[in-house]
Amino acid sequence: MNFRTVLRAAAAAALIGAGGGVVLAGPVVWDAASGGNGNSYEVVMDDAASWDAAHSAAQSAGGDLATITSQAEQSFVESVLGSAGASTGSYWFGIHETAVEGTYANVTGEALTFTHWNTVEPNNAGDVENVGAVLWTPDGSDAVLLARRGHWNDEPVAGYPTDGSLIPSEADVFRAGYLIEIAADDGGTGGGNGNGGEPNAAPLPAAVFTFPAAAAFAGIFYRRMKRRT
Ligand SMILES: [Ca+2]
Ligand SMILES: [Ca+2]
Repeated sequence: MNFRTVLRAAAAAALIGAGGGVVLAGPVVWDAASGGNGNSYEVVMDDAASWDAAHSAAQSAGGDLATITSQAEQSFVESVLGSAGASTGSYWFGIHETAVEGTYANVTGEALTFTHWNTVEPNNAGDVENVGAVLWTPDGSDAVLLARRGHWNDEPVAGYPTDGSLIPSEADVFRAGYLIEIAADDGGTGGGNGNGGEPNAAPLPAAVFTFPAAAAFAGIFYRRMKRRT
């Protein structure tokens, strides 16, 4: 990244506002001519933002955390991460757990008919995982990370502590940033729901956003086997 690029990124980050992260790539339009939805996608580097903070920042940017609703969109998101040179880590995107342990929903209300979970995920490791992240690495030489690249992991809203005290695991589980999707009909000016111009879905019940309460409830009644991530 040269100095001019850094300046551009810094200026773009200023537009993001609340998030405090640096826009690494974006907006990248998923062109309708190539089968896309016309929406714009951004990669924001921020290794400190919780899923909630990233969600707020994405909405402040005029969109929402990206929803990945098809294999084609999954592939596009991966191409954006790859083109951006996104560093190894987890990137928040637009799914969160509902009041039902292990059942996830898109933030936009779009049906969750496509998923791309990594093996054994979502596993609610440590009984504290309630939101989704895309595992990523630019390192094609690490076979373990490469096999997981692009797949989804359920993670704690605050991310994993980097000292490994909660989940000692691969480098791609730690927070690196988040993915924004801005609907084509919003023009990046705000208020979008990121669903590609479809009517706004009815708001989800407030209960689905009460992660700590949901996690506590789930922890009492439903303890899963603890697995690696
Ligand atoms: Ca989407
Ligand atoms: Ca997990």
